[in-house]
Amino acid sequence: MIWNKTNECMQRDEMITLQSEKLCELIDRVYFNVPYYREKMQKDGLGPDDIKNVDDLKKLPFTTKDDLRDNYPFGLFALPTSEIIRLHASSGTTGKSTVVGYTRKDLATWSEVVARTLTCAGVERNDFIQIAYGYGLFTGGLGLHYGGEKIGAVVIPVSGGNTGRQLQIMQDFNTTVLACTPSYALYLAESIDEMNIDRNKIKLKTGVFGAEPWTENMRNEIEKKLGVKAIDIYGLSEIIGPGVASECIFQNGLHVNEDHFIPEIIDPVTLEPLSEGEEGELVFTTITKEGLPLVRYRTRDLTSLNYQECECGRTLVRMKKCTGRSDDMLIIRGVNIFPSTIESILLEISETTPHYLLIIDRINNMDVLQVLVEVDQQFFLDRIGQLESLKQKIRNSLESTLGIGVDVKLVEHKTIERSEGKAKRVIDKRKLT
Ligand code: DLL
Repeated sequence: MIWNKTNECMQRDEMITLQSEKLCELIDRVYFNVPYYREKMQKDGLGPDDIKNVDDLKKLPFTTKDDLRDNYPFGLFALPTSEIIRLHASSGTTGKSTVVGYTRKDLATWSEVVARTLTCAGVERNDFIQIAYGYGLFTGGLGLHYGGEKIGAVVIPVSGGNTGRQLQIMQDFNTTVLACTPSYALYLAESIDEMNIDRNKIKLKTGVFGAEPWTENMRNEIEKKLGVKAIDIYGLSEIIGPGVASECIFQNGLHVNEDHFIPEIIDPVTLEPLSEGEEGELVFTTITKEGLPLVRYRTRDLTSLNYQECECGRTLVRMKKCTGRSDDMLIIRGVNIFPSTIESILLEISETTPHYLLIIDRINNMDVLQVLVEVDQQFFLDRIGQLESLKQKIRNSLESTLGIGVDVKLVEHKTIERSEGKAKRVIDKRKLT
């Protein structure tokens, strides 16, 4: 069990003191070691002496994924590569990948914060953790791996994919904790049914799911189908990987490891800081990282913060389950639409499965949204008339919430490609033309 009660249950004023001290050290380091930061600060007329506490954070310029790309691959590292002992990279959907480097101390910090994440989720040393996140440049596999070892659990490094083998191992080794993306968790659940595996042979009790947005409805579905408590874990490669924030067993917001990563919420348009409870874009400053420290990094993820103490005793600020990104937002005929809204509506309709695909196209200068939804296997055997009325029901629900016309297409079970990692739910053909 890794529960650093001193830091995770600190009074707010103590946390602010700790963050302020580490922030000043960070700004010194980046100002003198990273030309990019020095130039940016000088341009704004700022020097290290202008930053004395967390309140001064707002004076500092933001860092974005483009800044990382422009300085590809190692330009923002704060130490020479002789001090770096691991690289990871995130592929991203467009352009060059972003590369992140860790020193030995960074890897120790990473193991510690992932171990906290697992402890927070109720995972203990006698658990068997099956890691079905991909290993490799993606941070999911190795991140969970070192955190699991740190708490002394039995780590099973299966990596992603190979569903038959995953399920065999799950039964043979009595896996109690499953770590993978929520979409892959659903796929595994479906496969258990399809392969007629005896449910009593599955001993799972907890799932640590993240790396992509998922809704409360999807959580319910996974909990029901896999018989687990589904815990949401959040992170991004640029900040460290998994281990940035995690739900505890009360599943009411994700505790941010803010003694390492200071979160802020800003308005994504005006870039002004927002107050507690207000929804906006999440921004992080990494105050303990050595290899690639980041100042006010814009995640593009949308959420809000809650500073109330949690039932579990942790005082670490909680971020709301994050169901969308500011750059995920689709603008269809001028209307802002988040895929998560569509997912929630679809999951409330019992005849459908949680597999869907949104296809947006521009036909005769007009945006068209088509929603492909899989119909539950049993339902598909029924009459055409019923399918027509189901289609109508889905269309009505979507149109009344979204306020635009939607073309719904019902498709057969297993028509929509399953994902072993992060799910791809949107095809925007407008960008391709
Ligand atoms: O996905 C790190 C990770 C691995 C987190 C395993 C959790 C578990 P990246 O590939 O850099 O890193 O992708 C980061 O994924 O900015 C979010 O948009 C999204 N994301 C990650 N976790 C969640 C979550 C890993 N729990 C990007 N809910 C982030 C919603 C998430 N979105």
